[in-house]
Amino acid sequence: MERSRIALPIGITLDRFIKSKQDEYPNAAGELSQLLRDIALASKVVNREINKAGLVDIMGYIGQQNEAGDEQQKLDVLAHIRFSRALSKGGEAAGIISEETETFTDFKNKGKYVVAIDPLDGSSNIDVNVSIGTIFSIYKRKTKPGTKLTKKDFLQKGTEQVAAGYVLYGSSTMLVYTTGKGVNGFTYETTLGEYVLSHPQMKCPSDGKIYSINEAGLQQYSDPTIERYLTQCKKDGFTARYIGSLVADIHRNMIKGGIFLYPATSKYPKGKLRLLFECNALALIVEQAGGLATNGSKRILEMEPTGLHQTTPMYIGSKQLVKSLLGQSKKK
Ligand code: P6P
Repeated sequence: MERSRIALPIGITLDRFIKSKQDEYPNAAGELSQLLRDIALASKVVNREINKAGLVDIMGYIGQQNEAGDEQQKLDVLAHIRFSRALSKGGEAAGIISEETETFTDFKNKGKYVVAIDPLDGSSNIDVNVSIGTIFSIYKRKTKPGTKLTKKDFLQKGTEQVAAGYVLYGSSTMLVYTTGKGVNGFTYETTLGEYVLSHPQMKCPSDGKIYSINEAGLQQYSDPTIERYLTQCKKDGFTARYIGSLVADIHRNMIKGGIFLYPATSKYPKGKLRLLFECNALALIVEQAGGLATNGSKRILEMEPTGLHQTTPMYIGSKQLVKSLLGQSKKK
């Protein structure tokens, strides 16, 4: 075998990448870098537990619901414990708010940041071996480090995020994040236990031919624009792809182009997706990659949160597709 094949570099690891980017912020003391590393570490532990699902007793429901009324899976709770423990031990996050808990957890340290996290989104897919994900947002706390956290530390607009990302536990495990200067994707190399840069400077294609929506709820949608838009997509030869796992649907559109729609429905009159735990992070990532994310009337990132578990309709993906949807809504 020629020498070049056996000496192929493994590529830049996440740790080295984070360090190299930190050098771009001369007065950065490394807290955010360490926070990102803590999240990456927790995701490796969760990844290991997900990969055991089916072999050990970590599948199925635990017989209780989270704040949003979703039946909690054992892995939901496990993932929440893993991320909150890693962040608490890491010391850079002053506290977290998680989809799995009613209110925020104050780690009572001197951390400058707070984290909003959906530890395991799409967990109803675990038992059928479909990709699931973690979604996280990082904000600077509003109150003085060392004092008690308050709700206002978490009720921040998406534009206030200092970093956001998702982990996709799929055919391979990927961590995709942004600190506001573009989006980079890392693939988990299990034999090394390292995330390696595999998708530098990700760009969401500006156009596409994929729409992603749960059409079963069509007649429930309170906005007739949606039906008009989908009719036009079908006329234009679009294909439908809906995994029912938000991170997987968004990631596909980031790679192939497309639009994901979760409108308000009769079952979820304010939308189903959570602003703080899901929408803000994904909206920042998609916008940083050149796409758009709206609630139908304003940018997701501009929405003023009023409640920790607030939900919102969301239309997100390729710029041209989101713009044509918004154009439809003007044809009322
Ligand atoms: P529906 C999973 O429960 C989730 O929060 C997202 O991952 C996913 O996009 C959505 O709900 C699916 O909702 O109503 O289509 O089953």
